[in-house]
Order: sequence, then structure tokens, then C-alpha cells
Amino acid sequence: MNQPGFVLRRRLLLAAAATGGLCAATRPAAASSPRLLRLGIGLPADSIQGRAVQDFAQRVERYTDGALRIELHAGGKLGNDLSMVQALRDGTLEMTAPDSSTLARLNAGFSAINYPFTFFEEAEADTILDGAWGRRQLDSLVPHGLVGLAYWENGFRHMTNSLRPIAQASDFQGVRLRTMQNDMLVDSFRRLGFEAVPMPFPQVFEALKSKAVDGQENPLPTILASRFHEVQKYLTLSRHVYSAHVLLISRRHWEALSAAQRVALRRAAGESRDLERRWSREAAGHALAALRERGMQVSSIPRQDAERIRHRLRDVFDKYNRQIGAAEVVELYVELGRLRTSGR
Ligand code: TK8
Repeated sequence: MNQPGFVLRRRLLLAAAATGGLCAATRPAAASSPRLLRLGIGLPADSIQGRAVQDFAQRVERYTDGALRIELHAGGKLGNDLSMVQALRDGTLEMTAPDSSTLARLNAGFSAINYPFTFFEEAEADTILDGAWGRRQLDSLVPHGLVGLAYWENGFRHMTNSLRPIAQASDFQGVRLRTMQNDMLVDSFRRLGFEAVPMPFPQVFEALKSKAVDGQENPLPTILASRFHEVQKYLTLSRHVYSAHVLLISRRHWEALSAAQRVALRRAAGESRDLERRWSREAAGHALAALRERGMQVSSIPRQDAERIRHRLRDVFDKYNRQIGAAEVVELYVELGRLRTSGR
């Protein structure tokens, strides 16, 4: 697929970059050399997200005949969700894919995705995020210097901790839980009795290991890929929050692309999204078995508790509904209600 000339140019580019002689990211694109778009993520390269970025990179290279090259920087090497988003806004990093919750500082609407026990099925999230509601949240980022290409899946989140089995809501009391850096989530976990400690993802393993925190919550494939089982004994299947990763490109860099390149990026982002969601859902079952095998003790939160928990969070939701705006929240719930009554 690669023409020899392209491979050679790429080698030259890599060699020049390695000697520090060329900064491909900020240099205007020459017709002959590929434009480099670095894509930073907090998860490891062999996570579902990391693998999906590699798939995305191949598609982008193919659809632009090698004019654009995506380079994955995994494991938080270029920063965390908040700092990488800031770097995109400043134009010092080209791409990232943070958890949607960390974008709530720019548009409170993103918090609605993470309202505990709101989405029941992945298909509901897909329909809402890929539809007009989700598109509107992405569009709201443009004035903040960000272009949202697609919602990829992070997934339904579950809890782990090193203290004791958590099998009902009363067990939450006093557990120091690392949370994402989102006020609605911090308020929610506090209301439920946790000692919530918001923290960037790349610090979580060490914080669990040193017992600075007792637990954390993330989708099963992330718990496995991040080796949290090495420092956490108890897993609670809670499915308490759905979360998405938002594939973002810096507006400054987006505007430097040709129209055809933008179309190619959007096409690749959508195709990789479908693949990534499939991988994410397939991986959840496998990850649970693997975590059990590695010695995690598994419990789950009963369905009735989920409903009671949602009830206890009513005034937290009220507070954030006001920030998000009634119309936006109502539309989300109307859409969800429609999906549920139409039997999806
Ligand atoms: C990785 C994060 C991660 C998220 C979190 O950078 O912070 O717990 O679930 O996937 O985006």
C-alpha cells in the first residue's frame, strides 16, 4: 500500500525528528512530507482505546494517501485528560481522546452522559451520542478551540478497592475512592458516602499501590489493561456510570487541513469508533474472567440498590440540571424514554 517514495520520506522525517532537526507538528505541511498529528491518551497502548487509535491511524494514512500521519503517545506520556485538552486548545498538541466527563468544564452538558444509572444499555448511549444531542455537545467545543470527531466508548464503569468486598450501597461508607476530575461525579460519590478523591488517570496505579486511595472505578478492560488487579483485591460489578471517550483535534490544526483531509479524518474516526465499540463490548466479558483468574474477589450491586442510589442523588442531579440547562436535559430524557418504549 505504501509507495517506496513515501516510506523513504517517512524514514527521512523520522530521522530528522529524532535528531531534533525538524518539528513536523508545527511546520506548515509540505506537499511531499506527511503532516504529523500526535495523539495522546492516558490509557496504555495495548488498551482497547490504544488499539483503536492504531486502527484509526491506518485508515487516516490510507484515506489521505499518506499525507496525514497519526502518531500514538499512550500511557499519559504527553499528559492527562485535562492537560492534553488544554494543550489542544493552545495548539501545542494535535489530538487526544479524553473521557467525556473532563470536558464538563467547557460545557456542563457532558456531565449528563455520566449521571449514575442513567444509561442502561450501550445501544442507548450510541443513539444519543451519535444523534443530534451528542453532536450539539461536540459543536459547543469549537469556540473553545476543539473539534470533536466522534464519541468512542470508554464503557460502563465498575468499582475496585483494597479494603473489603462492596456488595451494597451501605458498604460505600468511608472508602477513599479516586474519581475522574468532574464535579458532578465528585458530588455524587460523596453523597453516596465515599471519600471522593479526584485525580488524573495516569497517577491512579501509584495512588492505589501506595494506598493513598483505597479504590477507583473504571470499565473492566481498563482495570485489566492498567493492571489494577495487582493492587486491588475486590471488584464490584456496579455498572454505575457510562462514559465515553471523545476523539478531539485541536481547532488550530484542524483549520490547517484541506477539506478532503477533514473528510478523511471524520470518516476514519467514525469507522474506528464502530470497531472500538465492538472491541470494548467483547472485551468486557473476557476481562471479567481474566480479573477473576488473577485473584480478584467479585461481588455486585443489586438492581434495587441502583434505583435507591439514583433516588439519593436527586438533588445532585438538580444542581447540575440547572448548569446544563433544562432544555438539554429534558431532550436527553425524552430521547431515552423514546428508545425504551420503542423496545430498544
Ligand atoms: C484515560 C482516562 C480513563 C478514564 C479515567 O486518560 O480517568 O478513569 O476512565 O479512561 O480517560
